[in-house]
Amino acid sequence: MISLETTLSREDVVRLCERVEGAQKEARAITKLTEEYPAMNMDDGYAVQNALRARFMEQGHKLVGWKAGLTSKAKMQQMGVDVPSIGFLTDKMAVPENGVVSVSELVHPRVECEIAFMTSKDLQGPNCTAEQVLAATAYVIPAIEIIDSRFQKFSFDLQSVIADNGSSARFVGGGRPRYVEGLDLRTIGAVLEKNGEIVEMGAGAAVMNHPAEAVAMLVNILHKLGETLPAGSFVMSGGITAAVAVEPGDSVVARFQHLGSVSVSFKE
Ligand code: 0L1
Ligand code: MG
Repeated sequence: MISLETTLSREDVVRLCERVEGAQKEARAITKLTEEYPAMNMDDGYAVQNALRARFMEQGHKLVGWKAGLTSKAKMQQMGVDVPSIGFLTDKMAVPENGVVSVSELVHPRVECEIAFMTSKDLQGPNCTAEQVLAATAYVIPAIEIIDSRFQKFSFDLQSVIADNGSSARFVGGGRPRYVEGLDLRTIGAVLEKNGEIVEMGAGAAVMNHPAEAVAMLVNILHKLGETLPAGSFVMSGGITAAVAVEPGDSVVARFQHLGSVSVSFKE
């Protein structure tokens, strides 16, 4: 059962969903949604995101998983927010390892290195814990998320970001899948390279002290959306470092201790 406390009418949710969908599909920057709807709250943001997901499913996109966002202090400070968020991932957002992403399809793309979880059991809120997440994890793999806020000059707030599906745009999984037994995800180091230069580095603990905490948070938000996380879901736990802007010609490699590396490059 959906337990969102929304203020927007159904018509306004549909209107905002269409506005975000248009911005995503046409790679067009828009103003933050709270300019027109200043009273909009986070639950309204999720109502718009839910409508967007339903619309994409109607259009034949397949839901492959979810992402936790704004889960590290670095990301929260970079974006001026203090609460994490979630977004959905579809097959159309998946990029093969070492693939090439066309920047002209995006507004202002940036990359983050993340630890991704593949689940082997269903998970359900409201009180999902990191321990339950680890017990339901088939394996973890390194990933790069390509986020793309559709808001002009990154001028947004949490409500608008959530409605814009947490800036989700593309994701790449790669490296070496590893069972979580015997791995300390808090101390796994990650280095992000752009064009051969190290531009960011960090460790798993940057993500809510443990990346599995971010997945548990995600499952608990899903409960509010009336959803569970089915076995076989791919879940990105959130950027370990601040996000790094990319442009045509750039190539990016995220190297993880124990998990190998994952890469992607960018063209016009
Ligand atoms: O993946 C995320 O951390 C979501 C970021 C949302 C805001 C942004 O576009 O940076
Ligand atoms: Mg992210």
